[in-house]
Amino acid sequence: MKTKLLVLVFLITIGLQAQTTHDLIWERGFESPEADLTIDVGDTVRWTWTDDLPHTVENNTGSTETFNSGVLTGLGQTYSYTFTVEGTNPYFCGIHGANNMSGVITVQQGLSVDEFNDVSVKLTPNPVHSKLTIKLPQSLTNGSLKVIDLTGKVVLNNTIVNSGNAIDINVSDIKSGMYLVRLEFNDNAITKRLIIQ
Ligand SMILES: [Cu+2]
Repeated sequence: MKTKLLVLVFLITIGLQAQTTHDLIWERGFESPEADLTIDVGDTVRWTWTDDLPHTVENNTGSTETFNSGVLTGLGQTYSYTFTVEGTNPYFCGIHGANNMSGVITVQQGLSVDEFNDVSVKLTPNPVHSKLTIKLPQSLTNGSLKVIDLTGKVVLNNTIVNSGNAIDINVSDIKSGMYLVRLEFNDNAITKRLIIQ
């Protein structure tokens, strides 16, 4: 029972980390392309006021989503908004105008953690004794593969340069038990449960 609870807490923690917060500064004269971002559905953008003037962050005409910070004044003020719909979101400062302060947040449908967990990524065999094959829906670049025990300790940590459609790892040196396999690449993270025998 205690172990199950620990696993649950651990999985929830990992799930929350999969969403990314992107930071932008927000001051008079801050415009495209510096003010533009491309993010995944579910990501948050956080604007931080870097001058002492009053500004708003608000969606402009044609934006997919509707958001408005209201007027905030002062260095260090922040406004965060989580984008939940695929689309294009031009935004500006309602006080200084789109000619002085504006950008575009493009929201794309990333590969969601759930899709990966449930369908696309397969660990075979599972349970595994020595050679584990991780089948992937696409080649991953610039990532990492970690095997983590239930106390959170990383027992194996490999860099992924170019995975191809599968990654083979040798787990024969890892002692028997339940583990989490975590793939991290770009802004995505995938976690799957693995039993080593
Ligand atoms: Cu402004």
